[in-house]
Amino acid sequence: MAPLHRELTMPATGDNLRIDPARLWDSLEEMAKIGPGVAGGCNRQTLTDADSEGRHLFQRWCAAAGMSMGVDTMGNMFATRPGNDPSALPVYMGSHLDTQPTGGKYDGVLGVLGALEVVRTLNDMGVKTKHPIVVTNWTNEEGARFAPAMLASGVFAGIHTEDYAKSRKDPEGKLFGDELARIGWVGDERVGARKMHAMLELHIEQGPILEAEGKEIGVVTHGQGLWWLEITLTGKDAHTGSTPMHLRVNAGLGMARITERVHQIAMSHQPNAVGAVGQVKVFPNSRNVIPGKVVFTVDIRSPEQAKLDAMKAEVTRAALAVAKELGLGCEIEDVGHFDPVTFDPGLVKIVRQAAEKLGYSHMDIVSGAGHDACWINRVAPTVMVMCPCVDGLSHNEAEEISPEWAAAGTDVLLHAVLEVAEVVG
Ligand code: HGY
Ligand code: MN
Ligand code: MN
Repeated sequence: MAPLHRELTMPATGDNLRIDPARLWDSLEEMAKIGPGVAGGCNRQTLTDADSEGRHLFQRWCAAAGMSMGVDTMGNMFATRPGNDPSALPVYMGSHLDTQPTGGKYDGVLGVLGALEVVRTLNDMGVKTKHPIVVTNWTNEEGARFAPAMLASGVFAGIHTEDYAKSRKDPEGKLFGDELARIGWVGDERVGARKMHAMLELHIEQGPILEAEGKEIGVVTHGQGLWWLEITLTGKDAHTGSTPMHLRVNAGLGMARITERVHQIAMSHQPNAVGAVGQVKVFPNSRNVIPGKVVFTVDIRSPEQAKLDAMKAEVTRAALAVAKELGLGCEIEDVGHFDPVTFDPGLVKIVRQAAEKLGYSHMDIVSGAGHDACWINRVAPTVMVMCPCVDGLSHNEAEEISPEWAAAGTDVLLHAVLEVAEVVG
């Protein structure tokens, strides 16, 4: 059921302009039915059939809003609302429709469907802009199935080659390029050929600050940098019962000690540093075999370059020391990285002014999570708008936001885009 277009209920004057909260919420709930999780959230992982179904729904909604769709060879989707000056570079808005395996209904999706709601509102009110406006769905933001995160926006920004991206394998050994072709979303546009006047991304905070501070809007000035290290420890499979302790070469023990060290290193750099091990693969993963091999991913982040660099060096040293102590082989691969991000100060000011004009409480904030905007910031003036989420919980099926928070964030996105795209009538 496509969301109903509302009757014109308000004059199309600037400050009074608001999105349609019910229509936005309907769209979020409709999209959430695709790739449902098992506990009320979503499992719409990138390049799955559910991802494709969600893309088709998004495409239908964009067509209904009078937009034309372009798709590039990484499957990035670009729905365009024409502007009065076709020579003017478009203003892009968007985020991602793919989710974690145990994801929420709003991570990424609010940014895509909030941008669509902005266009629907402009259509309802007959507002015209100088610059074209483009709503974007970036492929594989999450990096859960195919590491690293923000993969397709990274190719768009020239961080990764397309060959590297398409060679990435999921846990079953399937190739990104094969899976993108299988679901039928390889477009014909060259990745990165599009030039942008600006890019704005609306996203839930995925942390507890805005809710704790009682703020409706986060004006995102920076994004913290991250490293993803994949560590492979090699020991020796052996019987857990009959092998004396001093003869064991236990990769599982090594992983446990390094996991603890990652936590200690992040704690030693407080505030503004985080670290954890999120993905662990144990081999042979049998309850009565000492693990001869463990592959695990370390995720360390900080908004401060010096801290990020220090943590990476300390984690690397700690891993090598633990491996040596236990007689384990140790390989460390950099599987994801970007340095701390400073968003465009002019756009940050526009977002802050939009929140003020609309009367929404707001504060400057640093994004704890990575986003496509972090890469696009390399190739175009970029900014993010955030709304709170309940208990700061995300990457969890219990992720929740309120319709009011969703509407506030989208109203700010609307007014920031109107400012940047220049209303002409
Ligand atoms: O990992 C991240 O920060 C993002 O949610 N992909
Ligand atoms: Mn996200
Ligand atoms: Mn996410």
